[in-house]
Amino acid sequence: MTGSRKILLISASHYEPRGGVARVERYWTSGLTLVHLEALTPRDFVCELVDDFRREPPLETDAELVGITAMGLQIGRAYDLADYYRARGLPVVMGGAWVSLNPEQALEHCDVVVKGEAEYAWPELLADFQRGVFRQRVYEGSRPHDLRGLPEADLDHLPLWRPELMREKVYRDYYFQFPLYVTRGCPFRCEYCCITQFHEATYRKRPIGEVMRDVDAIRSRGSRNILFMDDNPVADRRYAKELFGALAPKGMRWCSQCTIQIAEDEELLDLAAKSGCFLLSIGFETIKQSNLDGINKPWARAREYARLIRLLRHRGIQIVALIMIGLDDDDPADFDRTLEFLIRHKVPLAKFHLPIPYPGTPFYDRMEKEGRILTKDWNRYHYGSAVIQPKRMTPEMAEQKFWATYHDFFSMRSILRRFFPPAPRNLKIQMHYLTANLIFRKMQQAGKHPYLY
Ligand code: B12
Ligand code: SF4
Repeated sequence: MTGSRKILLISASHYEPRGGVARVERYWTSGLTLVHLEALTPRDFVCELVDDFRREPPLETDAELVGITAMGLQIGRAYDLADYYRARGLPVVMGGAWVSLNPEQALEHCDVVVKGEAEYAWPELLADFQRGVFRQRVYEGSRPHDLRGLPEADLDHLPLWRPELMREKVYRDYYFQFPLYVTRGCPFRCEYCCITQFHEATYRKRPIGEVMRDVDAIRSRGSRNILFMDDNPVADRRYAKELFGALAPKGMRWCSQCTIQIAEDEELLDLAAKSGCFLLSIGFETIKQSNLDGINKPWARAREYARLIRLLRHRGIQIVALIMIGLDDDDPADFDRTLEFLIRHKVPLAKFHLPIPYPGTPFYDRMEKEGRILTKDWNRYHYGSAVIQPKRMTPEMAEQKFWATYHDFFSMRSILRRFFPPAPRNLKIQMHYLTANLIFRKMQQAGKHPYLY
């Protein structure tokens, strides 16, 4: 039996550049945060889960506690929601990467912050709530969880999954990717990234048997599609090989964010392809080694990128290249060189980013020290906006070149050069991403910023 005290758990959306809350009718995945928090909640409570990206959180509620999660650009909206519920006398708890790195800032808007992961801190906070008093303003687990025996999240409650659309072949077979994670943390320390601090420099892996249980839960919902929510699932190659080996007989298709390390080990790459990997979002960041060194990513070797992209392409794995332009060693011509590189090497999708210093990261601290932060309006912390003073161009030039690069990446000439002739394997998936390019091209022509999604 579940309890009757209600907790409203919200994942914040973000504001559109012209105001208004960004909302979608359908979305290609759903974060695990809310269902995972629900699974960690003692049965004395019942949770209502709302993704603000999909629908407006209830302004009138019988909940006794509100929990809000937010990332990056969503933080402005999250703070507004927190202010709203607090003004109505409801206690508000916030968690997630941004507030964990900036608890003092968050406490201006909420009553309590969960710093870091919730596995130990959330039940402790709720026990205090039951007793009628929060003993702390910042709850932090005594140690990182070893990721064994985590409670099973109820995938039917995923806020952005629409089971009624599973009847549509495209939604079921291609569009919706079920979330799953296998590791937490990353052994690297890229200057701009929050992951190392958030996970206190740990890298932890879930037992493979428990991961397979979750894979079966996805399969039982009629899907073969997985999106790994990991930041770097291949940091421990032995574990990754074992995982891909266990996954292969399941007949799933998966995509993930990943480091380029996956292509540095051909056995690993073959196993990934055999286990159903069809798309990887890879943080190449820049094609200049001096820039990689400058953001503390010297282990990535720019001169190897072309060869490693070829290895991925040869196995029919689609790439989403995550690219930062306007780093300290970039001048305006580097935007064009980067674009040419992506076209020449037939990269199916790229997401361009002007550098964003997330508060709490070493990059933010350096920019602050160098007096280069131009605004602390968090609603401008999206990737098409120059929020730091670049070294070798003006902020206006950086923005102009950003939009020009984005425009040119989706020009017909670029799309044709990137998709033809096609790679030897996975023709169907390639055609799917060709269509995705045409959709992005349309969005871009309509003046939309697709990367907010
Ligand atoms: C899924 C995901 C998305 C999805 C979210 C879809 C949705 N609305 O459901 C999409 C693709 C939309 C997305 C987009 C973006 N994302 Co995102 N995303 C993730 C990802 C991969 C997984 C999140 C997840 O489910 N994790 C699993 C759960 C279980 O872990 P968790 O969220 O950390 O939650 C745990 C704790 O943090 C804590 N917790 C978290 N929130 C709360 C709240 C309360 C009340 C409590 C008590 C505890 C708590 O409890 C949980 C259990 O321990 C993370 C990376 C990661 N590994 O987490 C990045 C991440 C959160 N995203 C990030 C960013 C930057 C973005 C973008 C801004 C990037 C962009 N291109 O613009 C956009 C913003 C989109 C927007 N609309 O504004 C950053 C956040 C950085 C920061 N400092 O805030 C992360 C950490 C990635 C990274 N490596 O930098 N993202
Ligand atoms: S490799 Fe990725 S997850 Fe790891 S520190 Fe660098 S950016 Fe963060």
